[in-house]
Amino acid sequence: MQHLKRFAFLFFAILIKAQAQNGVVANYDESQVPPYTLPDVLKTTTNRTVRDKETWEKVRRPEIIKLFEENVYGQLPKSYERLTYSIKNEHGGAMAGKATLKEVVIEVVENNKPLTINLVLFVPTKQQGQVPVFLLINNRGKENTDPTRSHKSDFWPAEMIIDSGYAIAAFHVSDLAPDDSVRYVNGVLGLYPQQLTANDGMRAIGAWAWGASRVLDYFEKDAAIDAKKVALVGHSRGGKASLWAAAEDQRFALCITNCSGNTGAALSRRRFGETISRINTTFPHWFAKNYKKFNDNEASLPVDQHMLLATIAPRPLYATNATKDLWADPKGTFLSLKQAEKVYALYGIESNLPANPPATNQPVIVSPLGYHIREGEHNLTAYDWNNFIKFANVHFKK
Ligand code: GTR
Repeated sequence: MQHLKRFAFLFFAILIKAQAQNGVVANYDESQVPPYTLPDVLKTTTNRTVRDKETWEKVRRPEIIKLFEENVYGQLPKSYERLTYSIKNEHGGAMAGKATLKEVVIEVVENNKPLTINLVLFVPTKQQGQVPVFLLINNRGKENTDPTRSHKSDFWPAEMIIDSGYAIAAFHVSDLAPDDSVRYVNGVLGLYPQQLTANDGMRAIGAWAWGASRVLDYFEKDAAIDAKKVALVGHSRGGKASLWAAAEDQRFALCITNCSGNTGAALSRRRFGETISRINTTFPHWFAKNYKKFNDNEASLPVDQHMLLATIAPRPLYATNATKDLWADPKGTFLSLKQAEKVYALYGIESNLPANPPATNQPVIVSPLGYHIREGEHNLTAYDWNNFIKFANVHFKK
């Protein structure tokens, strides 16, 4: 018995040491957050203070996008040879007649290479005219977006969205870049191979964001959809991609980032929960090679995530956290949103976020920058979606 105890002790001691070496031991202690200075979102690289939306749009915003491309997410290819689509399956009597199901196969060609994005789309039948749509970047199992609806999931509660008068759509990240450090090249990156050799070339998160924009290209061709009212939703790694897509593609009318944490909505310089070095080590296939220069070196990064949120202005942006998901740094997410307020203010848009993070399950909906922290685990739930619908109702004036 004594023997066994000693063995167990040794085993755990070695395990903890190995984890510490890997940087896994994360800081969850607010008093251990290092002192930091955020780059000023309203100060240009030539030290000019931005005081109006014109200077923001012409000078500072493009500067910030460029900095994120070069240092964090990589370049996002802007052109392709052609985009075509076909409807694989259309069913007018889906969800007991409440919706029309369309399974759309979107094909994008570049460098003579085709790429297929499979889109699942339900459009409410009772709505007149073009309808706004929620588009989910699905980073979990495909069963979550089951077109047959024999499998239902709160990760993508399609019935609930249809009942609220919105169309609901999803594509799976694996169509763009498999979420794997070896296989991620088998997708969009096959169409843009030069991205793979460049230090500022995109990786998986960029590929997923690129995919969201191609779906938006399709929406512009679908007469049932109001392509000027597309709410892009992503959870966690998908929430990092939803932010990046909305930053790069201003056609997205509204952005939702759920529990997106590090290199999503949370401030990197706080080093609370997941850090840049941690994320680059566990997920070497997510961000540009250049991003690895900032492992344990956040202070030298010319951006922080509040600047990414700011690029989405003046469009409505909603972020979330969960009480048991400290890895995603709820406080750092809220502070990041607060920093973005300055840019919304340039548009004369006043944020209604309180000075300090709201209490658990007290969503801030009537505000261009919305937020809630939900009771529970790292996840995307019906509670979250219910608030996304309310947020969209306010901003799409439904
Ligand atoms: C974690 C990762 C997070 C987040 C999360 C998820 O392992 O560290 O950055 O992306 O996965 O996607 O659920």
